[in-house]
Amino acid sequence: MAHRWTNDLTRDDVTPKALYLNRRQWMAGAGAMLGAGALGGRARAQGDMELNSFEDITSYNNFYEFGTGKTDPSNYAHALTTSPWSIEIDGLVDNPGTYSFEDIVEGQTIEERIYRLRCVEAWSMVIPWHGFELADLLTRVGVQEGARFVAFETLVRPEEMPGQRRAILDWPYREGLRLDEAMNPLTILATGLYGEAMPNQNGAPIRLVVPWKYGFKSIKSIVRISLTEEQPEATWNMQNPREYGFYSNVNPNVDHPRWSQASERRVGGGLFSSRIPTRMFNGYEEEVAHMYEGMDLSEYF
Ligand SMILES: Nc1nc2c(c(=O)[nH]1)N[C@H]1C(S)=C(S)[C@@H](COP(=O)(O)O)O[C@H]1N2
Ligand SMILES: [Mo]
Repeated sequence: MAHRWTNDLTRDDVTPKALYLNRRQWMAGAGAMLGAGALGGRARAQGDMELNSFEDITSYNNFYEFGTGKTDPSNYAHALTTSPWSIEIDGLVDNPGTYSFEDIVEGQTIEERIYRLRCVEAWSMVIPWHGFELADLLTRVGVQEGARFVAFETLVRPEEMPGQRRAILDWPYREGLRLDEAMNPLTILATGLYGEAMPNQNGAPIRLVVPWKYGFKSIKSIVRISLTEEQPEATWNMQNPREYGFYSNVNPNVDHPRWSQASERRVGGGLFSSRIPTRMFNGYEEEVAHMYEGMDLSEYF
């Protein structure tokens, strides 16, 4: 998080993975993050911030538009056309409209964010995203008074997304955040990872990353962002409101009705997957707990 790429990177102009690793090693030399093992792709950092490999991150995915299996996205998402791409921004904004991907990233400082990702299914990874703060985009389009939530939608294109030919979920995949959550500096729109343009299976060309919430809030391949007064519909919450709350903040003290959320399996290296305790707000308590002061987190789960 300390490292800023102060240029206007686009997805056609990203650091190759090899260079990225050199940069990581350089940081290790500077005593910043890494120790031995960076070349193996799983760079050892302090405790639970050991990076998952590019292979882990791009071959074990949830992206139901391509099917419900963990390898369906890596098997089928290559067929997704991600250029041209545009995002409709509407609702309570000063400058509504259809923005091309290039418009959206233009002038943004693309920075690296190494975040834990905790799936509600109780597995997790550590991923070096790059992207920019959602707040920067919202400020640019002008949030109007009265806006209290931000709604997001994923592309619907069954010709390229085989999972959408079945009613696995009520398409389009939808998600939402409270405005203060959307404006929190931890919330990013990610355009890549490991110094490469976002792999299709991870939500190309642009997806949300909200690291203190269960992974399903981090909606992929976004085509619409709406500022609303009312709490928007959210796919998993609609599917099963008893199991998936609108907030879905990572919380080891509030179990899923069908399994414990007290610990998680850190994906990586098959046999070497290990179980670790889950942390309140996925370890981002200091940055986000203030937004939920006075709320009963077992009621607003
Ligand atoms: N559009 C869309 N976004 C989605 C999903 C999905 O099925 N469709 N799955 C979610 C879930 S459950 C998780 S855990 C994360 C996984 O992100 P990753 O595959 O990049 O690790 O994406 C989230 N975003
Ligand atoms: Mo998930």
